Amino acid sequence: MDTTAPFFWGSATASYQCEGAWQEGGKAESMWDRYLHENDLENGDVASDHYHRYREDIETMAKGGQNAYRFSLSWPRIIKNREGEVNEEGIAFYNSLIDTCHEFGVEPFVTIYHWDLPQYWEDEGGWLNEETAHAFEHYARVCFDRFGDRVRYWATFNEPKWFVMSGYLIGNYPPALQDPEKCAHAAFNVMYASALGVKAFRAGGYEGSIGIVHSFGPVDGVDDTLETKIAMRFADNYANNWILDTAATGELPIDLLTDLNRRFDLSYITPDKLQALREGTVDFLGLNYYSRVLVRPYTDGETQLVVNNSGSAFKGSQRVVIKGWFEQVLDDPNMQTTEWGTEIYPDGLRRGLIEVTRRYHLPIYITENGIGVAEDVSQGEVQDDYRIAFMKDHIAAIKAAQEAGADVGGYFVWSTFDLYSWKNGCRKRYGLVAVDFENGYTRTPKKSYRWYRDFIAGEQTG
Ligand code: BGP
Repeated sequence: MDTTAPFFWGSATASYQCEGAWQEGGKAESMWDRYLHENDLENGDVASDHYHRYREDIETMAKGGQNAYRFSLSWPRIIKNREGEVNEEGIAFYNSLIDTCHEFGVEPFVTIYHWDLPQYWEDEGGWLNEETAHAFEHYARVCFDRFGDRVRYWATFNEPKWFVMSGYLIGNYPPALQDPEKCAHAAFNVMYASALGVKAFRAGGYEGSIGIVHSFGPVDGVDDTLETKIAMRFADNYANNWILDTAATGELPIDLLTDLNRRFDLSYITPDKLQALREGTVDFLGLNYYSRVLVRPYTDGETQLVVNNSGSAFKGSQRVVIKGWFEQVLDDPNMQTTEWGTEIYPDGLRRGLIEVTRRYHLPIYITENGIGVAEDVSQGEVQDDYRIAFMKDHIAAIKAAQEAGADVGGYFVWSTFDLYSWKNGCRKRYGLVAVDFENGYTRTPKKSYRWYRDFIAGEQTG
């Protein structure tokens, strides 16, 4: 970790979820544009209109004391086609966004891929096609070349777990497949692509550091039986290890490979790719923390995502069952949950940070943490005391982990302002700043924004 860097107190967004302008500035279509349009689902065509309002948004962050902004670059905004041609308008947009960050003293934390694959690659098989990994490497290199003089913190991917598992196994994200064999293949290609990106970063001699962002779910079991212990290991492989072990140590978990190899043809995992994984390990881990994963042994039924709430909730409310491996538990009456059914469990963050430190000895940034709530933004400042309590409890968990030796260099609230929540639409709000999607996209800071500002000021003075 850069010991001269301050602790980063910031917040985060993602290109598809906030930019809008889906057909402006020479942007190509993304797989999410196509999928949501085709299925007639609420989409991010306009989202929070950040594409036109980023200056105001970054200024508001800076006035709120935040010294870092985590955002993602849109691949289809930057690369026009399969030939890899660069879209100069897209480059100009991100140049301006990055410059604006520096103008306001906000450190840009840049995620290269936050799920918006160009449709022109999806048409060629997307993450099932190894060529996509090489195309990602090209795209990453363009980003390093064009922005590397002003960006010091990079992440290759945001949350491989969610887009791979949801896209290829559970089927609720594009390309909406339910195929374990393809899921394993896509997962491998993504980790391979990440390693190629890291290698390109090192080979180019760029300044700064590069990591990967993982949706971190520390695993707990319902009891202390052997069956539960085994289910916990399967769940840990599913939820964490295939990303963290691979990115941090260059090795896929061998028991996971053993299990998959009995069932599927893994001949695409060749020695040269295994070597690339070893050469492409990361400098830091970005952990997004929403909740832990409580599991019991698998009993029966197919692999699935069980949606607990009716209505438009698809993700936060889900419980995952993986055939033969484990079942996630969400019906414990002692659990405190959000209105989308996600357990609120700050101590998982403390324990998880200690465990990740023990396993990987790498610097960590908490790259997302937040609570999604359906809020009425039409009545002035949103009084989101629940969000303040959520942040306080999770920050306290981080501090406790730091005291126990975890090297945490920053905390990013999800999200900087209200934005589009994958498949939930704009009703599920996470922002420190309210966006009135019905009335001109006006911004109004919430009470949590003021609390965070005062909290950061207190931290900085001591
Ligand atoms: C993470 C993603 C974000 C964001 C967040 C909240 O998994 O990195 O993109 O969406 O979760 O999730 P959701 O909007 O589905 O409630």
